[in-house]
Amino acid sequence: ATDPGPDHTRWPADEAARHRAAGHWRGQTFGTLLTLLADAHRGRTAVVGRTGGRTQRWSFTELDDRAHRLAAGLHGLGVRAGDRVVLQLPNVPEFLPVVFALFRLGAWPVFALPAHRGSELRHFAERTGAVAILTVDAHERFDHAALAAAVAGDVASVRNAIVLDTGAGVDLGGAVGLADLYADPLDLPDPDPEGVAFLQLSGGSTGLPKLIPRTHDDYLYSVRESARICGLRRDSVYLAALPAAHNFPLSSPGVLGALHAGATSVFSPGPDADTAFALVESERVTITGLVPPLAAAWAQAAGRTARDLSSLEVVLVGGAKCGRELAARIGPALDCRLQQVFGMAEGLVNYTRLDDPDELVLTTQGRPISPDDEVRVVDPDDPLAPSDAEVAPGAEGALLTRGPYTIRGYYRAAEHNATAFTPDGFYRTGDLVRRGPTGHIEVVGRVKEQVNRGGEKVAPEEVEDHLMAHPGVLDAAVIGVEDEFLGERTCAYVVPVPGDEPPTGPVLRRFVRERGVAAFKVPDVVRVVEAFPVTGVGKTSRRELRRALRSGEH
Ligand code: J2J
Repeated sequence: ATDPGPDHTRWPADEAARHRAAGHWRGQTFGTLLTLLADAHRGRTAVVGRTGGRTQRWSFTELDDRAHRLAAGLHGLGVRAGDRVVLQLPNVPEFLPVVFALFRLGAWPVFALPAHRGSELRHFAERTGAVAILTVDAHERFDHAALAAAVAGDVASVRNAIVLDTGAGVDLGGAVGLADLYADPLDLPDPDPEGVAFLQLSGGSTGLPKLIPRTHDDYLYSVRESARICGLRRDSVYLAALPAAHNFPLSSPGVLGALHAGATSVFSPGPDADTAFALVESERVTITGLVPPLAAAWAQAAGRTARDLSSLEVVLVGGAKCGRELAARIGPALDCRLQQVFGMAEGLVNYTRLDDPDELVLTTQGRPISPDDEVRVVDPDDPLAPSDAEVAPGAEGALLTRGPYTIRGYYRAAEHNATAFTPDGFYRTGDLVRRGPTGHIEVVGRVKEQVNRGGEKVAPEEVEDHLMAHPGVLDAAVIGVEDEFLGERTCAYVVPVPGDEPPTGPVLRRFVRERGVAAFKVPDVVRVVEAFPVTGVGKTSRRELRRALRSGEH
């Protein structure tokens, strides 16, 4: 077995000192921030959302109080500083007090998405040695309580399944009810601001998603600046339309940016226009964030809605490339300002600025948050033996970045870290970009093995491994193919075991789904082929094979 690597690769001492001296890292934790916010904003509304059928509306004081009391309850269960807790909550208001309770304890939430299933949750729990899994009873007709119980049964480190009871009526088994955890507040020591606050998930390109350790200091900096760049004020209302655990609605500027500004966060149970428009109208939402296919759907629905959307001021679009044509439609259709955002859970986030000329807003994905974000655009030559030679200004190249809120290593992934970062600590984003004279970046493609399915990231290798677990499958390769709505969708090429009756596409799709994976990873199209194209002499690499299949698609 290889060395699992450290839990947290810190910044070199001299760089950390510079980030402190520049005022980027302020030595403040999320718990302390919430205390200050509660003092400053008290009875103003911090959170609005629905749990089951009930609408909840919590002030800053109430959010703070709930976070304190949940921290005490979790402490009573034995959750301690440095422990990992797999968190899988849909967009319910409880998301915020739970996350801040863990922040105050110094325990690390592992931000699973509602779409994740057994294979992903087991991986997160095993990889992190999580002590608990915290989820909802049921969501979109899926029994999360049963899944949590199964994962707790399978993974030895998981001592507790904690379930938010929304009244869905499923059996909670031996789970601890979240509502029963509220206890008298405890005096807890403040965690290290330069230590890990939580683990975010990478889109992944090789195998299962990697875990991303983010610190209080680095993440707070990106949240604070995002709130400013997106023009958040006390009277702003942010709608979390995408799943709040994702880095985009969490922090760009997201629910955390809204909190930071003393604004209100509204949790939308779903991202669809009908659900969201009702909330935009009733809560007078001023700002939200969408992936491009959703933005297109909203722009279309806005033309025929009876809802009053006039409160909307800014719509952020990111997660996948928003082409000029779609970009040009969004502002007029929703009568708001478009802000493009190109971010990544590993760190670097770029925004077009609210006072940028229209041309930049329509044709670029923005420029970095920080003057201290270092960006290099390098020769995308051989991804396995990169020269990292910088290209001419304005030319296309692979994006490398380093800075005050970009990680220096994935969690327990020494081997992967050796290639995911340059020797001097730049993160290889895997994105192909062009950078203009203003520093604005245009995303033109990617060098990483990943399919971006309308903002949802799929690692081909992960899906191939699931397909190859089928006894009738000899080999499989997954690539992205163009899709009118999603930008890309996944296509799996499958070579069946010779002689047998080959499995069909529908059988294989069901097989992958039933192995317990997020629905967005189930291949959209399956092509059963006799053999893969021969791609040169000798052993075919997966990368070469996928490249040959991609060129055959065009
Ligand atoms: C093209 N590709 C983009 C964009 C992300 C804000 C917004 C998005 C994310 C996110 C995020 C893109 N145009 N506008 O974390 O804080 C692709 C790139 C990138 C990868 C990161 C945030 N915006 N991408 O999407 O960690 O390939 O974060 O490297 O999920 O999404 O994915 P993820």
